[in-house]
Amino acid sequence: STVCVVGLGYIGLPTAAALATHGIDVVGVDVNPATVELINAGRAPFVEPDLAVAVSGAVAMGRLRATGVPESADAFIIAVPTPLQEDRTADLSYVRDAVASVATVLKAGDLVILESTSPPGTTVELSRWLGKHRPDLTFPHEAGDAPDVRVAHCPERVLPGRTMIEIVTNDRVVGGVGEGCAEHARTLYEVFAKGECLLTDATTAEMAKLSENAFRDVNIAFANELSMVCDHVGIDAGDVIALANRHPRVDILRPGPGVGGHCIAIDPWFIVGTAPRQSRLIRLAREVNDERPDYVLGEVVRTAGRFKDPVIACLGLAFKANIDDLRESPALHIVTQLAERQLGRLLVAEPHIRGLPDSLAQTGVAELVDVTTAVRDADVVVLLVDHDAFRGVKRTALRGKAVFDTRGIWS
Ligand code: SAJ
Repeated sequence: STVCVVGLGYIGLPTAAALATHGIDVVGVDVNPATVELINAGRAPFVEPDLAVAVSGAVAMGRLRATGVPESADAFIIAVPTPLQEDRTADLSYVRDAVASVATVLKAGDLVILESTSPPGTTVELSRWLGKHRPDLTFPHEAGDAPDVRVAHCPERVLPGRTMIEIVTNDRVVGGVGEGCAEHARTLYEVFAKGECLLTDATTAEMAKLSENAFRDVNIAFANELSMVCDHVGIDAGDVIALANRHPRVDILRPGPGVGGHCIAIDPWFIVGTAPRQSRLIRLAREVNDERPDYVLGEVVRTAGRFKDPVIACLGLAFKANIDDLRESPALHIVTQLAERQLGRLLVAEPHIRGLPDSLAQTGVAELVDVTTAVRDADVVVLLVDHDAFRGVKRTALRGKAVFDTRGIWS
């Protein structure tokens, strides 16, 4: 059988490679010609452990090929972005475009799966869109248990940095739009997924995915709020949390400089957008986490003010530990704001990148240095990311300096 994967990004490409590695003929589709060209040359357009070798192997075996428009296949997996718009609703235009292009090559017996994280109801809506494009075929929103084309939602749940492992080992939630659709989708995932496939309806699957990330967001907000309360009282939040977590039913997450990445800071808004009056806690957690970088910034600026010509060292720019991903990073936001204030020399240590991003380089005050130099020359040390590379910093090297350990790795 053949599968057409639409959108060759962080989810689509690993999924395409996993299917191809397991003997399925895969056509990958992407609107970006550079992505198509790179993949056809056997290369991955972004860094993810074990992805490059999977792509080059699949392309060399002739199982994976990339192109600009969908081709006829037995199953279609849509894995395009669903970004947050200014008004905090989901931008479904990429899904709509993908649906329009898939619709042109659909035939009776095909399966269409939406993997993109979406607000509840989107996959049922997708079935309706397909019906509008192809009045000659029947779809599950209208045809009950015997549609010509089956439609399902199977949200991705992999952790960036562990995608190739988790895509195989995670349990999958598979939600069908009508009778039989989830079962049909399960047979496709069983080709490579070793985790369990949990069958449900599409809207429940959409909500389950959003709930996972909202759960994490609310819990991180709780930790961040505790941290501010402890600052106010003048005690160490890390100590408080470590002690509280010795209770058998308490497991508080770690405070940090804010929540970054492209999932946890976005998905809860899809819930709020769907049921604003019912989701006060989820919204408030989002606001607490969004305000967190500016709180940290304020504390650092206040402390730096006590020094004449302060040298500030910031450790880490990535959105979380041990990756090079700077997108939506609270650390990058804090460092950029510090640089723009021109308080003095700003030393930045980020072992996972080779040069400062333009936004920082343009300020003219930030220098990328190694961690030892940064700590040695600084009056104020601000740890922003819990990279393993920062754990070994000698406590003696921090002596006499103002230290902000926003991740609590040194206490
Ligand atoms: N963070 C804290 N304190 C913590 C834990 C995390 O401040 O105790 C921060 C991190 O530093 C980072 C942010 O939260 O800035 C998010 O990091 P993360 O590791 O929690 O999650 P992501 O965004 O890399 O991936 C999440 C995962 N979801 C869950 O763990 C419920 C992943 O499984 C999803 O597939 C992914 O979102 C997604 O694509 O939705």
